[in-house]
Amino acid sequence: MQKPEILRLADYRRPEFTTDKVFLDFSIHADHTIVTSRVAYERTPEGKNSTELVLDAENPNPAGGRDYIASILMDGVPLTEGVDYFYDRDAHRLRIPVPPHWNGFELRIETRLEPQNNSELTGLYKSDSVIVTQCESQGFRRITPFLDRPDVMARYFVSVEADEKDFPVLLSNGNKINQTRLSGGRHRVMFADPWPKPSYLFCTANGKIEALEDVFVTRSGRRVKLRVFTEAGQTERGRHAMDSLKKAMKWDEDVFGCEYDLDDFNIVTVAKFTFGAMENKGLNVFRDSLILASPESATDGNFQNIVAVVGHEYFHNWSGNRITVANWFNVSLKEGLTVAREQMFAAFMTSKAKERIEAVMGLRMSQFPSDDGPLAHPVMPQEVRSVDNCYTSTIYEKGAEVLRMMKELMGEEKFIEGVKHYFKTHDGKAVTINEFVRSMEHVSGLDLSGQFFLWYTQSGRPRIKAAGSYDPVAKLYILTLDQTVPPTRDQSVKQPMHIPVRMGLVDAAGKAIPLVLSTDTPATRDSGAEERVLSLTEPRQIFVFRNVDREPAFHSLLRGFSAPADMDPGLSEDQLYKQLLTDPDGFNRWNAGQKLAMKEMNRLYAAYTQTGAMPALDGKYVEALRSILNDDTADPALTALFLTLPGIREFEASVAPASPAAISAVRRHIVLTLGSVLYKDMEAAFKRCHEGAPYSFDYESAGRRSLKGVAVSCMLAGGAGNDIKAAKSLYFSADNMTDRMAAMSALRNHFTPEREEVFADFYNRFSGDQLTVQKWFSMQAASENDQVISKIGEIVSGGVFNRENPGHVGALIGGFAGNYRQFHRPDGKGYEFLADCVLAIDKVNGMMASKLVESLCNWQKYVPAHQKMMIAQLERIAAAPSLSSHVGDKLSRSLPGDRRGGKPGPAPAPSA
Ligand code: HT7
Ligand code: ZN
Repeated sequence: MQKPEILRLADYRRPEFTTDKVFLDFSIHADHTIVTSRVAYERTPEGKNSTELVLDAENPNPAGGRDYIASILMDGVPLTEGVDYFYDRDAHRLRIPVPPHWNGFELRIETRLEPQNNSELTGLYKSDSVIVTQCESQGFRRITPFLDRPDVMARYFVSVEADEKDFPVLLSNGNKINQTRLSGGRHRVMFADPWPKPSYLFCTANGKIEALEDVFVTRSGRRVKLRVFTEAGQTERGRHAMDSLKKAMKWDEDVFGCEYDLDDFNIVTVAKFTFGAMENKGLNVFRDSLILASPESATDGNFQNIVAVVGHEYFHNWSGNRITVANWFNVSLKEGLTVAREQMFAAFMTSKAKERIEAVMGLRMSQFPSDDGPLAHPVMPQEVRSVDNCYTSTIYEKGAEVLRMMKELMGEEKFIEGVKHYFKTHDGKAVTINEFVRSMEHVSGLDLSGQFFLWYTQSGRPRIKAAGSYDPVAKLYILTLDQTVPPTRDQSVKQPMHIPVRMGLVDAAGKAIPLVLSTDTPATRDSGAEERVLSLTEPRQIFVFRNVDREPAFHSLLRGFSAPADMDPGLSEDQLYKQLLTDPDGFNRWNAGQKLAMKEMNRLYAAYTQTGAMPALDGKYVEALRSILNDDTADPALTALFLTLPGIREFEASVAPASPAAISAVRRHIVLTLGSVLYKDMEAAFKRCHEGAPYSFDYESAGRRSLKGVAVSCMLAGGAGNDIKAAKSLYFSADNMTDRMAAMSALRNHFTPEREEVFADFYNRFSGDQLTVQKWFSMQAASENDQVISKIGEIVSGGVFNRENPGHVGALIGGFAGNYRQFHRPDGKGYEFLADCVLAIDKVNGMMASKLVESLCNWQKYVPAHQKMMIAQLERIAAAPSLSSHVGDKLSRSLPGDRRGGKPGPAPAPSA
């Protein structure tokens, strides 16, 4: 395996040449597309001694096929390869010697592309009948050689020409300026985008698509034409996305003062798309699952994701497009900020507690394990091997957490003011995280570029240990907080961090106690408040609260998860139960429940691995859940979350090295016990939530359906045969996909005729719909049956599964990697199967394969027998003759010993 080249932030230099105008002509034909780019390059001060222009250039045509560069003209003069220009195909670099006195010249480059053969889905590619581009991060160079870097911002003038029958709709960024009918049934449309942008935001999308149309009038009175394009006949399935878009546009105006800045806003839906969606200026492209929704085909979760992702891509119009990133090491500048804005929007659309709990579940499921494993990296990485592998939960979700911590420290109002200041100051520029931080410092007066900046440069997360004691005589509550930051695989030495700890003291009646710190002065802003944000900056800090007239029942720390840290609150089990039932902070109630569940899981795991016998589940825990379940005044959406056990990744991390068999046994034991002991209560909750009203996607009804889903799967786990019939009847009587999926999921591991009937019905209904059938793939992939690998094999060769559709691969193969029992089979066959899939998919789409291989990269977490089998598969993959750089990058970081990259060093010092 060849190790991919390392790119370092320290080597970043501003470009030696630049341009401010790009002219692109696309001539689309059945089996190829000709692209002509005309770009006037200018020397920059940084390039005053340069003797060559170096363009990024990657041939997208399949290996063994023809080169994509057809011709290059410099100021009208044709250039010859090997004489006038030099193309290093492996390094993806095109060098054109330029005499030192030439300060400006025009290049005209013609390329010949085969979008139908581009299965990597970056650059120009074909998804069903649509010819579309994906340029972030480095796809533009696969269309034409260019300075494909985000700090080169230009205005784009684009013409697209194609057969009118096959491509009735032709789209690009910006405003349509001209449309012409041509001979031979062809037509041409021209676009001008007035806003300078980097090449990664360029887009063209063309095909037989139809629009759902609407209008949004901005606060300054601009009438924006909104269009959601889908395959013919599908436009109604875009209605929810359209409604979400309008809400997002209004919310961004109301909260951040961001107004849309073009006359058209288009969304195009495609089936083949590697990630979720893309924020191309004025022309967002989405994977079908994030646009198409109807009650019959999409779950509440799908509806909710659509709100979030449509919002996310729209919010990029300011956080990413108007103000972009100077380089990819700073990609969290736009992604972290956009996730933070998306989360604020999601909380506005649902509820603060639900949004927060789900965000933290996501962090614990994905970002924390990544920090604990070989792929750990900071929010602002110092080096990368594959830019496309930079789109991680650390960049996105932890990046958003860092901004959330700024919000905790300065308050929401100042936070919004700071973001507005950032937008205003850097509009039209490509900047870095440092500029953002300076804007936030400017409005708040806080120091964020010193110790706080470690959140950007240090990977991993702090561990906080708390201890509280009450002095009834002096009426003091003394809170001691200790922080440590354990090493991660990429950084061996860490420094203490600046951690905002939102907290309160709660008395025996569940009432908040006013908080006066011994350091408070009459002018102290929050003195006497019921909740405060403490700044923990030292390895140990003691906070003394005065005038505490009654003994707190418990302290409630890190409320709302005010920092992405692990916290041992130093509370007894009794205090945690009290917190679960009475903390005024909804998030911390849920978190106390998670801590109690985790304690139980650890207790059972220890006993089971030591003795082979599984102890009974603690009755106190079961009774606490019973009282939560039976509270029919509570928000059912939150009740469902309270009843959800901590994720398996979190469980694994707490017992490392983990025995997968014992982990599965413990979880199964808990689920079975809860199912049987709480059977009647679950049944009552199910009935209470099973309303007769027709489906509607609103917060309350979706909450009832989520609780119903938890109840039915729990009932099936612990009940008798009747529940199988109840689940079958839920499936067949449902008027919506949420209930159908709840029934299928509950039946998934009960191998009965009812299950077969339900699964067969689903397949018959949806096998012709390449999106909805993915739900059936994921249900099959999650089956705990020992035959699941051969079943997946049958599906792969069955004709409906399409390995070029990342949604299909994610549902079936990614679904299998998430099937804990079967993936971690003791015979290693699960690992072997996944490795086979990685090798096969890597030939089609390296980015997809690189996502799949991650499950094997985390081998360190497991007991030696599993480690050995996982490493063997990684080595088998590494030995394959030609691997994508995406997979190569992951392997080089996760293979043991000298097969891995360089040694970990200390975290870089804070700087801004
Ligand atoms: N900004 C978008 C990132 C993205 C992407 C990156 C690499 C390769 C393919 C990709 N597709 C989309 C998505 C977003 O965060 O909004
Ligand atoms: Zn984004």
